[in-house]
Amino acid sequence: MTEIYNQSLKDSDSEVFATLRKELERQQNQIELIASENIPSLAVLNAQGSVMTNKYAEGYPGRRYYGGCEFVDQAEEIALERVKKLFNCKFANLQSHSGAQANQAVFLALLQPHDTILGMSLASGGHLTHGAKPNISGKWFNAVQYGVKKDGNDKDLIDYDEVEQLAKEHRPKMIIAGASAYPRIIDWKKFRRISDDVDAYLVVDMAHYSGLIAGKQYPNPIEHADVVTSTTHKTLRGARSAMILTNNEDLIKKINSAVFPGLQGGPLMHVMAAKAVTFGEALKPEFVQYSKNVIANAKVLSETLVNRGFRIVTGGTDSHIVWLDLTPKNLTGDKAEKLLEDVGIACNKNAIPYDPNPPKITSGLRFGTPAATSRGFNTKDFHTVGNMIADVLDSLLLEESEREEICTTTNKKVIGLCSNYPIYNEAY
Ligand code: DSN
Repeated sequence: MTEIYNQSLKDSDSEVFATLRKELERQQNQIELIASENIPSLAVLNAQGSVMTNKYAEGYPGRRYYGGCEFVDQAEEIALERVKKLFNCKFANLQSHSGAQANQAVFLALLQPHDTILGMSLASGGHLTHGAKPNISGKWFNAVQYGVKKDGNDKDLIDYDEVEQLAKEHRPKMIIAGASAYPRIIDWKKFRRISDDVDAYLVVDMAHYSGLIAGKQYPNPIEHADVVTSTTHKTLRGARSAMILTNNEDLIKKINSAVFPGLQGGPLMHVMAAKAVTFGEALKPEFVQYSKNVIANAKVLSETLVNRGFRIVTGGTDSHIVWLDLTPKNLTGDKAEKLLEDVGIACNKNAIPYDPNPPKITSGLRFGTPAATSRGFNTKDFHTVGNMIADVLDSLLLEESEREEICTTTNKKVIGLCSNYPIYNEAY
């Protein structure tokens, strides 16, 4: 029986092992431009795939409902200490399994069913869990949604006048700031003022921007928000998980009860260990340079695409996101995503503001630079990547044989570029 403890995955289950090998190969040979993805360190993978997965630890450090928690307590304490330093906050809960669950915990802590919430609409680049109709946030609460300006000098930018007017009209108990596709700096201070005017909680979901905030390249919302939530695996480049931060002691008590026992049972202590590693890495000076590089690469990608005749939603980027409008080229997001995937460039179709096409088709694409930046791509590489994207998308308007030739050549270039930046040499 003890044999199973000493057999590697390769020897014990070749079928599953083969899927891991193939996924590693895909990650090695594709340019990953999905804005919410990243390539964490081997140390993060080691911690996440560790013996701490064996441990039940319901409760919080020093107050568990199980024996044998001495070392998982230490891992959680290290993670808490590091995250508070990283984001300059007083209190944190690190037990939510995902960003969606972190947001649910905040709702459970601060709202009653049918309360009014005000969040950014999915159609304007917001997130599903901020009040979209198919999500629990849109079903259990009276969700009012704000968006971005349709035209004028501020086209595509958050319509703060609308946020204010909707807040005054609906008197929400909670205002949610944060987004999934919005590439610009969000004015947390303005959201704070609007929230104060109507006596609402301000919750910031910084999931997309948290790595840039940790690297001091994007404003930290903690001094303005009552509560901040985030995933830990996007720009932050860590374990696949989430966190909740606040400076308010009364709120953290409510949040802790909402996470456990309100929503969850045992926390994932292997993920906790991996989060401790994540925050440790993000506290290092190199992380500042990584964050700067992520943004510099996104700016080059955006400029290259503009020079090739594409329109970028909001006209550019202040972050890791480049949001492409395909309407001037008469293309749709679904076809563009598929063709780029065929040449080895992974991205996702994404609705643009006021999109005439349905969500499964869309008129846009969302690109992000964190994963490729983590493996070493620089601004010169992103200039090349921008031109490859433009070549492939423009080829959709050509004869099939010409398109095939361009796609074959581009795929070779993609594999060549990726081979300059290998990942996880020794991992498997
Ligand atoms: N669905 C994620 C994204 O891609 O932005 C956010 O949860």
